[in-house]
Amino acid sequence: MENTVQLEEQFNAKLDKGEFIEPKDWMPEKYRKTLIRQISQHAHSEIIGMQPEGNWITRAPSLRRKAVLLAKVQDEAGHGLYLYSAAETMGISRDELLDQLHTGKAKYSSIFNYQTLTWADMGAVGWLVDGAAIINQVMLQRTSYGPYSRAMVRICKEESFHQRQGYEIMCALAAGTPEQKAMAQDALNRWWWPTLMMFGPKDSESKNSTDSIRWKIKRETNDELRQKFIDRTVAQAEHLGLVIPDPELKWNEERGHYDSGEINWEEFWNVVEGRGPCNHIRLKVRVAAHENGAWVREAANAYAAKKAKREAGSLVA
Ligand code: FAQ
Repeated sequence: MENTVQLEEQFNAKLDKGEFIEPKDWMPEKYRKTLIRQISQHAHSEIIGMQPEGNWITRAPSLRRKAVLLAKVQDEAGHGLYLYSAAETMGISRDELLDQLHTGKAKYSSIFNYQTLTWADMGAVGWLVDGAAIINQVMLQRTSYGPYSRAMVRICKEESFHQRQGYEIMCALAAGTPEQKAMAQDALNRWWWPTLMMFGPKDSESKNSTDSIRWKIKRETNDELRQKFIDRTVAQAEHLGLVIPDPELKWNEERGHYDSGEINWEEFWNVVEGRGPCNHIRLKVRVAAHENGAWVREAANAYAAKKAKREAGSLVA
């Protein structure tokens, strides 16, 4: 029988060869725990992320905008489901995962604890929040855990439609009346810094990065991805004729990247630790949705039990 040292060698050899780790493969307990944490946090972010945009479905300015936003919010639910399924392959149940979210034990992305105050926020969320999510998720398509990687491939395709629909809203507003352009600028002012926070703490403060990079869960660091996002987004803001609210933002010829101002890390940790503008209401709405949906789960379970009984009966006959 193989001992743990041999199993760990085989695991590392797979990673070195760039092969996926699959659910039935042996894996270090810490690798499993890290993935459950990250995939479930990601799943929770998708379903909590439905709330700030869901608030605008009834207030969208036209039927077309309403249909597009509705489709986007439904996609987020789908992403949550793929990700919960990927997390379940690591030996944790959906009930346990949701319980961790509802009791505040599990985190979800800080970005969804900010208010969506105007229609322009639907543009800014799509353009910036989905834009940042894609940068992170394109990397995660090459993550070392097979089910997570495959979920990401599908999610990225949908996410790029989300980003474009947001940018298109911003284009319409930026080319509209002075009031509409001001609304777009105001949304950019409010969403820019929280979006940069989505990439997580700076590398020197990121306690999980060393293991995650070693295990190829993450292929790029928080700061590298944040820089990539800034570099890509500046030209998009210029095209809109909008100003990114960072006076220190400046192209650095030597580095080949934009330099930027310091993030307010105190605000970031406050939001992560539950003291952001909407943390309380987001969890309250989620728990209520779960409780209101209890009858659906009971009906599905009763139906599954009845079907299993019928099938067992026909096998006996
Ligand atoms: N918010 O050591 P690190 C989307 C926590 S999807 C809250 O650097 P790691 C689609 C972190 O968990 C958006 N907490 O951690 C959409 C850790 O705490 P723990 C979600 C954060 O894991 C669009 C601690 O800080 N995407 O937007 C945040 O190596 C529109 C130390 O941090 C994902 O989840 C934060 N921003 O790197 C939906 C992508 N940052 O657990 C609707 C997958 C860090 O040790 C509408 N996740 N923390 O107690 C990842 O790539 C990583 O988990 C990072 C963090 C990069 C987020």
